[in-house]
Amino acid sequence: MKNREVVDIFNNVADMLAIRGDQIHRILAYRKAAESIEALGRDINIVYAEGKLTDIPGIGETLAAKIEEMLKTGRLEFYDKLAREIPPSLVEMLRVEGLGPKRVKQIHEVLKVETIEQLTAAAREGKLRDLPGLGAKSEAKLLAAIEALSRHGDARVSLGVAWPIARQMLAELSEVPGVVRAAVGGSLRRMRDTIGDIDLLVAADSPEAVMDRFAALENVESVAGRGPTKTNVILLNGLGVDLRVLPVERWGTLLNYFTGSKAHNVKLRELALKRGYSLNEHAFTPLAGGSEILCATEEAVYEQLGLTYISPRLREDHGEIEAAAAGTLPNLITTEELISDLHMHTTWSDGTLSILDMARAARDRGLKAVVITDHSYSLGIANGLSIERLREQAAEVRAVDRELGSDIRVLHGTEMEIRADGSLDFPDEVLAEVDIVIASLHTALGQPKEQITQRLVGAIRNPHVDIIGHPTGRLLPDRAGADLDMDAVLAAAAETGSILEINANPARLDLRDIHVRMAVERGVKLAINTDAHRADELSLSHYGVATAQRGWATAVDIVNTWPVEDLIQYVQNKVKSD
Ligand code: DGT
Ligand code: CA
Ligand code: CA
Ligand code: ZN
Repeated sequence: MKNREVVDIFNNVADMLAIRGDQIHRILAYRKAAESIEALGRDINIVYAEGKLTDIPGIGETLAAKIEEMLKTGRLEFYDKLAREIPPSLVEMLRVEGLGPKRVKQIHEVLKVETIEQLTAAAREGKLRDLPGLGAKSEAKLLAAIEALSRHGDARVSLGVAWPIARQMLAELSEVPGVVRAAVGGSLRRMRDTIGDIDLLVAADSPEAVMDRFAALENVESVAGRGPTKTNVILLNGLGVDLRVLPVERWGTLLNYFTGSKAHNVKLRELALKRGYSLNEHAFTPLAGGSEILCATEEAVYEQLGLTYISPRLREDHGEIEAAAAGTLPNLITTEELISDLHMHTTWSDGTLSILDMARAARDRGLKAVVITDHSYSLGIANGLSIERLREQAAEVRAVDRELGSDIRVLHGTEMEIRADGSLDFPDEVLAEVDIVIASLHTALGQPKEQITQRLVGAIRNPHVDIIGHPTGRLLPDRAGADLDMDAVLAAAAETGSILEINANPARLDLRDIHVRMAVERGVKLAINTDAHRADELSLSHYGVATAQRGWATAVDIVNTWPVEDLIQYVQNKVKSD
């Protein structure tokens, strides 16, 4: 068995357990294991042979035994047994937007529907509308979702999966003698939220040695194509990687061409043509004949076109070329400018570290302030806090704040549920005791647009609510979040001074790039938070920064760049001005 197959089985098991209605912890254990193996970058058979399965994050003795069984026998008895109870074809149905495990279970039990084809037929025959909780409207929605699914079958992975893999491959390619430069290109360099394939670019005089090493990397499953300057491979996890190698004096045009986007490139080529050149990855070539103009840097490429340098994050043909020509590109936010993280969890709810350990980890990363924001009680699966426990926690936060002295401010917050009916978990007088209040949607994300928009806007209008956490609740790569009327949300946030979060976890990146841009244009303030549940997740902020950059955000737009006293003042004024 290959990595990919083990990942698929674990993911299927997690989905089947979810459909069966098992404990969340058990389901998450399988998901986490699948995630770790997907990110492994080594042949799991070799790791097994070394006796090191339990070194993989999230793999304990039990899961290691299951992996061993799969690698040895090519099967997993537990899976086969589970499959007799929950047909694996039901898992496919979860990919339909708007279908959760409970609904799939209901449709299966009541209508004996087992496949997407049968589901389509049932919907067309109008059999779904009579199920409790469904109706003609949701039936039509499901049909549309099934069609959408069959249209874009091409799998993309989230940025957080592709990024570490690409970094590892780059590090190895950089070691090949003769390699002068190595970088990622494509959607990964532009830091799009999902990635179709990884593009790697190398500057070296002789491509052969680089491509040989590339094809022999440990996480390469097969070579899909090879030419004089390029090699395409498929990784163990199924992801494609394209490598291109040119001499260093062509590095600028190479990197520029394969960073894209395609739409950005098309515009650049038009500009080049107007100036009398054709442009490709090799060089500018005068249309009138004559020798090529080589660009060793991307700056030189843009200069040749009469443009200031354009950050890869902006290269989507969303007005960046016009802004570069006019000299009006924004001064994009950088990770170094963030001095606070306003959203994180501890063992008080579903985090893994104490308040003290979390705050120390943040301090060691150079942060000047953190807000401890554990879940509130209606999120039962995350062990959310009651009012009493919230107040007990406040005392511990104050103690930790004193203990760590002036190195870092530790503030008390909450990530409070916005319940399905729009009400909030804590009353105003309790919220008034808390330094920073995040309000988030985690449940009933499938509500109709108007209803869920009103639900969120209601929370935004509460003067004690400071930040809306991961506003849409989407999960990458392919779970869309709430169907929000973003204009209405942004209008309410602008009016009340509420802050919207850019959740930096690469499974979320929520707000997403285009909504960040809308927020920036309307003057809505944004917070880049990691939502860390472990110490190492504090390092995820750069994904949020990239998303902010893709939304043209600058330091003034991002409250995490503000001195903490200014931030506290800002949220206090919010209550007073009400
Ligand atoms: P992806 O892989 O779907 O996430 O998106 P990209 O942008 O990485 O697309 P990919 O991998 O097909 O190509 C990488 C870059 O190469 C792309 O951003 C621009 C450039 N490129 C690829 N094909 C063409 C093309 O036909 N024309 C132009 N002008 N550029 C291309
Ligand atoms: Ca790509
Ligand atoms: Ca590609
Ligand atoms: Zn959270």
